[in-house]
Amino acid sequence: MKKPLLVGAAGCGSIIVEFGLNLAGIAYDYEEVDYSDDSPTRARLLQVNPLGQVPALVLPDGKVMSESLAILHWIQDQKPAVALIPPPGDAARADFYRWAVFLIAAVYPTWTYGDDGKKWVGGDAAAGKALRDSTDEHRKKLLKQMEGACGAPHFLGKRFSAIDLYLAAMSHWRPGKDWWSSHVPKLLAAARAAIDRPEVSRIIARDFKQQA
Ligand SMILES: N[C@@H](CCC(=O)N[C@@H](CS)C(=O)NCC(=O)O)C(=O)O
Repeated sequence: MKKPLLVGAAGCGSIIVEFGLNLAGIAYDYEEVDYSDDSPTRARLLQVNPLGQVPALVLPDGKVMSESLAILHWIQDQKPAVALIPPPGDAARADFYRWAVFLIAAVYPTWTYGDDGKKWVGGDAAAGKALRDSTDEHRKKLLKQMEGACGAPHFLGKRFSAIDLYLAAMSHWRPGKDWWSSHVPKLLAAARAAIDRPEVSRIIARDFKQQA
């Protein structure tokens, strides 16, 4: 069978999808792109995802999926045993939906818009830096809110889920491990429990110098 093709960028949100694919045992091809406006691979990325974002997954039938959480649902559907998402009837399902969507709708955009702030404010470097600084601060509040809802050893308590995969990736992004360790230690512990899985740790080791 034809393999899905993951269009991604090292260390970016595409690694969350790679964690899921690896845990599910789904073989995939990988194409590295640079999503910067002036990159030589930008045109190719836009061809796959007109929003110019990674991850994007080209399914075996040619259909394209973007949005990491949607892709994780697709993975769950292919291989239900992967248990990324609590099934209907599971007591953890409501919490899963609440916090997975919180991650995607509230937390993730603080990087999306802050990473290259000037891109969103008309090229003004000072305004771009202000956007980055304010989204960096906002993210800290959001993560602290999640800390209050975090169980152990996984975010949902006894049950591992895709939320832990987001935490595993995001704990490597701004503001970094030292801040997570002092301000959101429960989230960091849940991230580390996910990183303990070899299917996750090998991607982390590939893309980040500081592993856990
Ligand atoms: N909601 C998207 C967010 C994806 C996202 O923001 N990706 C970043 C890289 S980690 C990106 O492509 N940024 C470039 C841009 O938004 O122009 C998802 O969950 O997949």
